[in-house]
Amino acid sequence: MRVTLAQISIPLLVVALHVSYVAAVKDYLFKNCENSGFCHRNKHYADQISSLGSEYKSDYSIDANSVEVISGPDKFFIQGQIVKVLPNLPEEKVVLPLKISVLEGNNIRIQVDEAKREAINIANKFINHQRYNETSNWAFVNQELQYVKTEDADLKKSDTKFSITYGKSKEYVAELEFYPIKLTVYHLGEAQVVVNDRGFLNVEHWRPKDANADHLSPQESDFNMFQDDFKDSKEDSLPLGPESIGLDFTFKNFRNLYGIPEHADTLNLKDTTESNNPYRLFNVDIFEYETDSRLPMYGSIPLLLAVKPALSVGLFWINSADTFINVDKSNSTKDSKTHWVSENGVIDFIILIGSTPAEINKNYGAITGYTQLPPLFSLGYHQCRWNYNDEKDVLDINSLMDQHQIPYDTIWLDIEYTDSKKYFTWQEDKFPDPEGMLKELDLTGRNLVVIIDPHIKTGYDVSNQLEKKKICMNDPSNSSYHGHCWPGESVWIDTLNPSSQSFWDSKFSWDKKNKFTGGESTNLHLWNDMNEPSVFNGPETSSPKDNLHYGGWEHRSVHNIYGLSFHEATFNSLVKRLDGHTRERPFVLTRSYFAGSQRTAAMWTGDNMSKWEYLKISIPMILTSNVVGMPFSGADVGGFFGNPSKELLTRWYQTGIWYPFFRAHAHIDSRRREPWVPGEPYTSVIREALNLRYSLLPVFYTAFYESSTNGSPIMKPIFYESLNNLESYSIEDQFFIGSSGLMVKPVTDENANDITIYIPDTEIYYDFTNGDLSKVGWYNVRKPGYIRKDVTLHDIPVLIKGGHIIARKERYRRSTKLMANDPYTIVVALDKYGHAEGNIYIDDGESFGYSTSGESINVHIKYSKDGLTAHVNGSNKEYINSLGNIGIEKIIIISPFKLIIENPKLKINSDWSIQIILDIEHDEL
Ligand code: NBV
Repeated sequence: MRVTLAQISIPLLVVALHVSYVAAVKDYLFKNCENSGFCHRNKHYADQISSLGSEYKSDYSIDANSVEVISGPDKFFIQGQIVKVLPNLPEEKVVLPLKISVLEGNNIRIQVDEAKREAINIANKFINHQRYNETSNWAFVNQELQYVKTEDADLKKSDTKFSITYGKSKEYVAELEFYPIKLTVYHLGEAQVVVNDRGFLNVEHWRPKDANADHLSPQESDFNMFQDDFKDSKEDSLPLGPESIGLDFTFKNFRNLYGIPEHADTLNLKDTTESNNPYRLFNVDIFEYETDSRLPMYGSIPLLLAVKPALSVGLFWINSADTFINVDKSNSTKDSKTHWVSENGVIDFIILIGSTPAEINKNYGAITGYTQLPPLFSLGYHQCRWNYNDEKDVLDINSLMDQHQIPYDTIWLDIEYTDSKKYFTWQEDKFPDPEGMLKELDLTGRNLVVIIDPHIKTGYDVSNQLEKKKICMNDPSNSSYHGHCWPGESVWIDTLNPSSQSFWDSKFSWDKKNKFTGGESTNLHLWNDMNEPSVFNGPETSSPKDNLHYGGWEHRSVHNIYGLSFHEATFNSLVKRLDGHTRERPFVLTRSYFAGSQRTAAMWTGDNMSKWEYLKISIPMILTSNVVGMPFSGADVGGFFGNPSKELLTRWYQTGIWYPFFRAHAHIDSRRREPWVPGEPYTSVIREALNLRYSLLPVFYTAFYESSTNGSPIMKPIFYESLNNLESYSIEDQFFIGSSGLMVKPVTDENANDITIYIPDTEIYYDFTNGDLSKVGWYNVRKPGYIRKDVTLHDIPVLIKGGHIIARKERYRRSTKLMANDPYTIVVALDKYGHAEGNIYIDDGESFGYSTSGESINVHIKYSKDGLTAHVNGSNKEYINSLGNIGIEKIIIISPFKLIIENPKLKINSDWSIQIILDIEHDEL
């Protein structure tokens, strides 16, 4: 057989993308920039400065004499002072200490504080007066950052500026001009990011209320500096007055920006100037959220990525207060201009720069940590609803799954399992024997996830102890704050208080008296909800901003990290079950999150609706989460509110199998919708989708392993693989899975008979629809563009890009645990040069042995003209030997014609090579 690929051409179909905008009707519930004091004021200031143009003389300058280099044994930083003059008080100057450090990975960090905060004199003695500077303690994986060595950077100072040359081949320069203040980061002499380009730097320094007028500059507004007019926030005492920070960042020649979740919006960030509707980062319980919206949601990650073909820049704004980000792409330059404002705290940000977005992901992960390597079961299918009613219900679902041959790993219990929403209790009549139920589930390798929220009902031992130990979030008078949530009157654990950890640990410990844990069950895992925190009677359904946390910090300063502190405490407690030893890696799902949450939790996109538009938006939302280092993410399959049609439910499963975190969930008022409920043909189609997910678990697990070492996305936007193709930068309904080459375009339209798939480059793409390789179809386009495919209800359109090798496990098993010893099938998809390679990561899927004693292997498989070879990398011989009974049952080579090698008698744990001669000529096309 001799086929030259160039002989076959595929017609291209180009489809225009339509973007629709819908006005949000939820706006009145949440603050916008206009009615939020600090955002309003910063916008006013920015508008005034912009209209003055070059006439404006900034109040801020850097005192050249103050700038000095402080070098230690192997690190250095630059220190200086920003001085702010007050036009009405010429003799008073505000000093803002400045620190610049250069970190490994081409990251440059800038910190600006305000001096003399200790002199503040206010009535409330419980409040910490300093600007909050501990956000990084929560976000960073190590408090000790990796600094570049003094000899690896060139520093130059003159009277007007300071410059730092850094990078492997000294390709980056950061130049700080003293007046007007401007920081420019250059790559090979070309400006890439300019900080304070537009002069919007603003640090609202402390001033007594009665002297406020004197402290204002003519460009400033005093809107809501000492009171809050917003309907639900009128009681905010704003004890420290105006404290906001603002700064602008211009990304030179960048039009494609990503990140800053969580918003139910496009992958590529929108221009927000015209609507005056900036992206807001403020963790809230947003009831019935709408799509196409910049309104805040449950979590926030203040990382923005700017991407262009040869260079990517990341901006990590390390602040946990209420934040707005205005994005201006409408200007006539090719730049994107952004304006960041936060209600309080210090200015602290890192500019990351590298040649690709993957490099930014890696360097950002080195700072905030990479995603946990989850227990393998948690990559299986999760069956949830609010609520499974009792033990019988749980165990019935468990056996119905088997009757219908539906693989699944985890069943979930929502708040109704508790006695009157008192967490750490079971509703005795409905769940008399949790230990027995957990054991029954364990028989088939299944797990149970139960919910625990941070609001603790008043009047029972858990809340009594919290109050007694003084580890609650406090009100402004420093007494435990009482508010309302599911259980009625509640207190909130203050997980920012280090003493909370040991208390929380005691709640999860395997103690005979602690019925909650189901004895010494290792198959009990956790779900943390409502941790924004959601407070039913609080402003914007959250905590009053003048509540107090450990250290006297106002809630205002720590709002966006509260959720992280809570789920991290849960994770830590689970790791410590049984005196610090556990067989299992814990699994924790959180609704609220921040930068760094990826280390200990998975997230989901909260309360979506059973509507097609929510199925669609789930893809860009999860892609965004992946782009900012939080890849373990998913959306409620089927939609939380409402009842999906059978078709929507089916399509949602077919999409959900690609979410890194794959869970079906439903509201208490919705009808049952487990996979067998819709009946035929839907149940069979859903089963096929689930089987596809399970067969590809080696691919997902390998992608997680990679992400846990380099921060790479698991659900990965197309542009990551086609940086030279600008058209791919806005594709958000199609994605790759890790580095597997699998490219998926789920069907998200009702009654779809056909679909278009974007081919981003000129590599060969093989049809992998439904994971079915029985008929090999393939595409090879001369120019990136769309191809069209007919689809039926059964179809999950997938292609595999030439050049990749993946592993599958093809047998139906009831759960991942039962698949452990199943043989692998290796799929080899040759590229246009006749090459392919891939990696399979394997460990026991449940313990920490992979990190403590090297109990893992990486099998690297490569195809070249000499044939197929596999090399096993691993350091623990005993572990490698223990995998001796896991074989390879089949090798499929697609090229584009198929070769199947049945039962090659190979083992997954040893090196091998087989000679294969394919008589195909692979030409460059
Ligand atoms: O605990 C009940 C629900 C839960 O099912 C859902 O997943 C969370 O996002 N929870 C919110 C509280 C009530 C929602 C209306």
